[in-house]
Amino acid sequence: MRNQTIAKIFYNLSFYLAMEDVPFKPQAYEKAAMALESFPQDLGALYKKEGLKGLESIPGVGKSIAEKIEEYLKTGKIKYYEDFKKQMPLAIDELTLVGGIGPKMVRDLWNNLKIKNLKDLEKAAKVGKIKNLPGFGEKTEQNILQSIEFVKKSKGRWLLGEMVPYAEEYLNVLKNSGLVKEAEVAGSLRRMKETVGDIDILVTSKNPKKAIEYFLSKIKYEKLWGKGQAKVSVHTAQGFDVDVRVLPEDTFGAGLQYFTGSKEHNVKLRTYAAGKGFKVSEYGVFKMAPPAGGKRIACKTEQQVYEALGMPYIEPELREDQGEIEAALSGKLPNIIPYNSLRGDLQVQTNWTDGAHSIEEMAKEAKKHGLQYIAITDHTKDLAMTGGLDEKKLLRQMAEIDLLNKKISGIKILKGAEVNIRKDGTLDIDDDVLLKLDVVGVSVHSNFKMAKKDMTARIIRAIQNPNVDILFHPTGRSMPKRDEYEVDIDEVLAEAKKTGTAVEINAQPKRLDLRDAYIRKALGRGVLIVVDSDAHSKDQFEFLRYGISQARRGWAEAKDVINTQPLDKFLKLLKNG
Ligand code: DGT
Ligand code: CA
Ligand code: CA
Ligand code: ZN
Repeated sequence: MRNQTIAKIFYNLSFYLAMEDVPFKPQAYEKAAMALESFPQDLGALYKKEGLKGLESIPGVGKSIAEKIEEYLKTGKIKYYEDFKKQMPLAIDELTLVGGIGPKMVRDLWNNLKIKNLKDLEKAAKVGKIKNLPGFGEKTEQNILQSIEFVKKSKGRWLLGEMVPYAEEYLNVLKNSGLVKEAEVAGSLRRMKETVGDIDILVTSKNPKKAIEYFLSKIKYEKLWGKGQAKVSVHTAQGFDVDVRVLPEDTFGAGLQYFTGSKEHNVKLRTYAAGKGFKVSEYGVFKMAPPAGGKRIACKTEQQVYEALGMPYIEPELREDQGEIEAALSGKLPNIIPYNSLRGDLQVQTNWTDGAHSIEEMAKEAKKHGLQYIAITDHTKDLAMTGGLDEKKLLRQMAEIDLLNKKISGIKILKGAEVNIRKDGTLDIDDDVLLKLDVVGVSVHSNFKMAKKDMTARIIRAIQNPNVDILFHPTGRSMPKRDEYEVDIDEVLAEAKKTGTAVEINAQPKRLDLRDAYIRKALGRGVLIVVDSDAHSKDQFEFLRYGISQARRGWAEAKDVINTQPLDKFLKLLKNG
């Protein structure tokens, strides 16, 4: 995880340099940071083996950046960065959480009001000091306050997609220790909630003390919150907490059920059980009525726990007290969509716009993930900062896709676009070109702050276009910076049903949009659903599982998600199919 720490420094350096209006360098540092962040090998190990040359071989890392990495590996610091921090001790991480705030604004806030962090910013905004700064104004001040509220709400919570890799790393440490038998994540992470408060891990071991010591010796942590006979709780340098509990082997199922939660699900389950003469605890299900008088009847596996209470197994993603216990009791639990069941991905960006890789690279990678078709959906012209495609470029891209389809086998590349919905609900690409595409997705990428009624009308107008197949990321959120825009989701879903437009579950950890509750609404109305990665680079096909996890939390079955279907069937299900 040292790579992440180093990457962070370069992100921050990029920010400081952008504050000072230095040309080119900010982009160079940002690019390097991105490369370091996803670099598969430990930088320290690379440096040890291959020295400065090895570091320079990383794409985007030149001599000067390589030397800074070397300095960090040797001294734990980079002087160039320390000097910036001394001059401007800013909590960049915090400030950049606030929507719409970039380096230039942070510079003005610092120069004029000595604003260092979120607290300073909130204080200044509340007393109206910000609106008077040149270039800010009343509306900006209001937006800042609104955004701070949203940031505060999500504080202390972490994106599912950020935490799953860490959880898997810790699980592996424990599994490879030779000291534990079972090892599972629990809590909100096992339920695949869109954000999680911490990482909960459960294991069984013949030697709990030794297992805990081993875990502590193998992982990096900053603070030890507490350590007991069978439990340890740590705080990591990244700022999140990890709880590991060692449970007795013979009651692991009951413990797993208890610590998976949710609390609401467990309360409902216990109340139901009590009515039937059972007691449920982290140690098992007990039959209370005489003559049993407290005899334990289940504890080994979760299946047995639910079975003992007269219901089928309930998947963790459903355990939110949203009717799942009632459904289980009446045999109406959905058969939720399995992981790895997608055959296609309908939102993929390439280096034609803001993606990192070529069409061919993305297609080949998608194939490795078991996909049979992908739609290339680069941005379109109104999104100028991504180099959005105009009609002419789209036609050129279509021709290239035709060539690639002849060249590559085992995966079909569909022609698509992520077309911008303009403020008035019209699209930024002409219909005669849209007509030529296989898959047209539309999305809102501008004017997020419209009145609810206007935003609803805007989106409805867009999906009424007969060429539009899919509404991408339907509520526009980007956690933790940007909340959903104001929109009447029921009206949008009703129109999606009426027009045969599919709605997307976007698998990017920041989006996961539609969210779980809305997915259920969509299903209730019979709206078609797709799960897309919205991949902007090869490694992001990994995200698909987070999209599926939300589909599961929204009670979707495989049949509800149309890109589980083979290509020909999928195409027929689209609006113009
Ligand atoms: P989080 O961490 O805020 O995302 O949410 P959870 O659900 O992971 O909650 P956490 O980490 O506090 O506890 C993990 C699970 O353990 C929780 O889902 C249910 C169970 N649990 C923990 N403490 C209690 C409690 O006081 N009462 C009940 N009924 N269950 C608890
Ligand atoms: Ca938790
Ligand atoms: Ca916990
Ligand atoms: Zn988009």
